[in-house]
Order: sequence, then structure tokens, then C-alpha cells
Amino acid sequence: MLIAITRAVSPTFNQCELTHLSRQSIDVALAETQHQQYGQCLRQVGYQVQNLPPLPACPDAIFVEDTALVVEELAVILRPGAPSRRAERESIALALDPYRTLHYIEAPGTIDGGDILRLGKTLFVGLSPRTNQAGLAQLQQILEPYHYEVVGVEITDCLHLKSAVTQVGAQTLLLNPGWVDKDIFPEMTIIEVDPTEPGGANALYLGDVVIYPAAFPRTAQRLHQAQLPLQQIDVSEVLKAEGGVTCCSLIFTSST
Ligand code: CIR
Repeated sequence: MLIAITRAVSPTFNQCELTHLSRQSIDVALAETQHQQYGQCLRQVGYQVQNLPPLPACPDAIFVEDTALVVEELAVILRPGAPSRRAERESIALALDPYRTLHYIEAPGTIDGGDILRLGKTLFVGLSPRTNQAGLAQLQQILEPYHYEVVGVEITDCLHLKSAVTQVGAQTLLLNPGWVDKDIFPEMTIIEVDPTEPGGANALYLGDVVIYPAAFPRTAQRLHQAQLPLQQIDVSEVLKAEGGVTCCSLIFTSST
């Protein structure tokens, strides 16, 4: 069974963390509608969507990706780099507990899930202001028995590694070369974002479908040209909060 864990928009979404963007007013009602459409997209692809209740005390709680890493063998409850986001962990742990054995990143380690790009058995981990070496070392230790390789990656000028690069095909990445070095991925075909759309590197690859923000039409054209099966979606309000399409779900398979 394909599972997607999501979380409803916080009524306090306008108080979200911002690092590289200046604050623009978020229309919370519109964000809710867009979030429902996002959930609908996942359902159409075959995911059973488990939408958790909002956490009003946590403005950024819609971005469930940052709180956990789920692999086949286990789940890791991450420790987000922004202190305002740490209270999101508890309910994510409760939601994942039925599906996986849980491991935890402990202080002083920090990792945001937006910094983890998984390609097969390799996990590339962005060394962003949200993710530190202690967090990376703990992740390595947790995953070593299962033969995952954890590789630290330098990024510049963006929030997370997956702001700069995401998977869009079995052997294809979508990447902003200004934010991450494409030579880190020599075995992959690279599609670069259109230079006028630096924030366009975050796509959600689901095998048969690539969910992609409507806000980046020029980059979308490049993805169409590569014959990737795009499903475009309006996520304008999430983009104002420095989020993207990967951030709003935790995607995994379950045997139960
Ligand atoms: C934050 O700064 O934590 C949120 N406003 C945005 C998090 C986006 N998450 C992600 O890209 N994985």
C-alpha cells in the first residue's frame, strides 16, 4: 500500500519561518484549498493520504517532510534546525509508529528532511543552516547496518538541498546549478531550471507522475521536452512560506 502522510495548514501559517524570502501575506484559506488539491493529486496516483490535524502552535507544520525520514527498514524522527519546528516531531512519531521502527536524531544533532535527497541506497544530505554534522553523523550511524551511504553536500543561497535539486526521473535530476554543484551527481542526467526560475528545482517524483508547481512554466517546458509525466499544481501559498511540493508529504509503502 502506498501511504502519504500530510498535515492540514496551520491557522498561524503567516508566522512561518523565512530565511531567504521576504514576508508576503499568505492567504490561509487559499493555502487550504491548494493543500486539498495536493492531497487529491496524491490520491489520484494511488496514495492513501493520511492528513494529520493542524498544529496551531507550529506555523510550519504543513511541511511534514522536515520532521522524518522513512526508508523501507525504519523511520528516523529528525530534529529540525529551527527551534520553532521541534514541537512538530511528537505527532509525526505517533503517525509513523504503526508503520516503522522509530529512531531519533538527538541534540545537538539537527537535520531537516528537506536536506535529504535519496537516490537508491545513497542519501545526499545538504549541510544547510538547518542541518549539522552531528545530525549527519547520527543518521549515518542509524542507517549503516542497512547499507545506506550518507553523503554530506554543500549548498549555497537556498534553504535546503531539495530547494536546489530533486529527482524527476529514474536517472534524471532537476537542479539549480547556482545552488548546488551538479558534478556531485555524475551518474545522473541533469535538467537545469530556467535561469529566471531559480526556485524551480523542487519537484515531487512519484514514478508515474512528477508533481510540479505551476509557478515555474519555463522550467516546466524543459521537463515536458524531456517527456517527463508532469502534473502541474498551484502551490502559490506554500511557495511564499519557502516550501515546495516535496515538503508537504511523507511518502512510503506499507505492507499493512
Ligand atoms: C521553514 O523555513 O522551515 C519553512 N518555512 C519552510 C520549510 C520547507 N521545507 C522543505 O523545503 N522541506
